[in-house]
Amino acid sequence: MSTEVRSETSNAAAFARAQAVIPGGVNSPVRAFRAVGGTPRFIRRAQGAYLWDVEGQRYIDYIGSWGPMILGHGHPAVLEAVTKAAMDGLSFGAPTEAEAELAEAIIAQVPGVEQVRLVSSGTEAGMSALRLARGATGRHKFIKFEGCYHGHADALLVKAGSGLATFGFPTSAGVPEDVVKHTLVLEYNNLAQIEETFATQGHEIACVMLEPIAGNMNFVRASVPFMTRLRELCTQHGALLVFDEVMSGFRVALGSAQSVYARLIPGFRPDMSVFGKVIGGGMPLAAFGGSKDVMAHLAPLGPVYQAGTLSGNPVATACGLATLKEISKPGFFEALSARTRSLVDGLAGVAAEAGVPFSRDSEGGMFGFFFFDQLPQNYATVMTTDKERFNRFFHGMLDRGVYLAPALYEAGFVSAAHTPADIDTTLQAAREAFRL
Ligand code: KE4
Repeated sequence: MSTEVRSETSNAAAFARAQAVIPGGVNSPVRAFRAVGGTPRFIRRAQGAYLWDVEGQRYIDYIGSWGPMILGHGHPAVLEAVTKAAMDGLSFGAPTEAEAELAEAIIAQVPGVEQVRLVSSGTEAGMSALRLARGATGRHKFIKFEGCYHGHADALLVKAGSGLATFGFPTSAGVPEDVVKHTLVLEYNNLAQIEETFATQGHEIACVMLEPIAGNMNFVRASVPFMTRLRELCTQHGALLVFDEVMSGFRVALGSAQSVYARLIPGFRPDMSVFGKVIGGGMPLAAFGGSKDVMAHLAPLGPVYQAGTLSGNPVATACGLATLKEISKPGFFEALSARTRSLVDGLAGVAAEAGVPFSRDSEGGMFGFFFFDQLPQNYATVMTTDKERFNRFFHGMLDRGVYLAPALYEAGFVSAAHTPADIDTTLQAAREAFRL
C-alpha cells in the first residue's frame, strides 16, 4: 500500500468539519459508513482503479462512484471530451446536438427504446418514468419489489406491508401515507404474489418497476420464470414493464440487463427503461425511455409534465458520450466480465480456504457477495446474511487498502482499469480479512 505524504488533515478531522455544516457530514447517507461503523474516508483524488484519501492512503476502488466509473478514474478520452465541452460552455438551457447524439448512442444499444429523455439523476429518471407510466395508462397503482431502490421520490420510498400485496408504508418520514397508497410492494422473485396481485388488481396497475439485477440488495437476479411471467402478466393486463437499469445499464452488458434476459427469454424486452450512472460517466446525467408511443405522452408533446434546468447538460453529455464510445469498443465487456469474475471466483476460493460460508455472482462489471452459503433470491434472505462478519471483512479490507461498498446490501463494481495485479492484491488482503 503506497502512502503519499500530502495530508494536512485526517479523515476524522475532515469528517468533523463536514458534520458541522452538512447533515451527517455527507451528501448521501450511505457515504457516512453508518451500516459498517467507523470513519468515512474523505477522498482527495482518484486515478484508474485507485482512490487516495486525505491522509494519502491509496485504495483499490470497487465502488467506482456506485457504478459510473466503468473506465476507471481519469480516462484520457473522457477528460479530453469534458474539458473541450467545458471550454465551449457549461450550460445553455437550450438544445444541443450532443443531446441527440447521446440519445442515439443509448437507443442504438437498447432495442426496446425508441426515444429517451435526459435528466440529471436516477431519482429524477425513475420518478419521471413512474409519472409517464401513470399518464400513459391512466392508472395509479404500480408494483415495486422489496429490496429494489429506484431513487428517493416519495412514491418510491415504500416497503412491504404485512401480508400479500398490501399497500406499502413509507420508509421515510415526511412521506404521507396517501402518497404511497397506490404503491404495491411485493417480494422479489415471488411468482405467487405477482399472479395473485394481477388476478385481483391487474386492470388498475400502471406499471411494474424493478431492477432486473437488483444491486440495491447487493446482487440478486430476477429468475427467468419470474421475469417471463412478469412480462406475460404486464402484457395481458396492459401494465408497462419498467426496467430500472440505473445501476445495471451499460454496466452488466453493453445492451444492459435487458440484453441478458433477451438471450434467456426469446423476444423479451421491457416497455420502458431507466438509465443513469454509466451513461453520465461520473457526471450528473440519467435518462428514461421507451417506445415513441409511450414517450409521446411527455411534455411538450403530451400532458405528462417533466422538465429540468440542467437536463442534457453539455459537459455531462460529453462525459457520457465519451464513456459510451469507449465501452462500445469490441471486446470491452468480454474483458471486463472476465476480470470481474476472476475477482469473485478468487474471493470464493479464499473464503473456502478460511472455512467461511460465502456465495457470489457477477455480470459484466457488477458483482456481489454474501456471507451465506447460497445466493439469496430476495431481500428478506439478504438481510439474514452475516452482517457482523461482513462488517469485520469490510474494515479488514479497508485497512489493507481495498475499498468495498460500506453496506452488505450494496453491489460492487470493477472497471477496465483494474489489473490482474489489483485482483491479486485484493485476494491477498481477503486471505487475512476473512480470518478476522
Ligand atoms: P440517483 O438519484 O442516486 O442518481 O439514482 C437513484 C437510483 C435509482 N435506481 C437505482 C437502481 C439505483 O441504484 C439508484 C442509486 N444507487 C445508489 C447505490 N445503491 C446510489 C448511491 C447513493 O445513494 O449515494
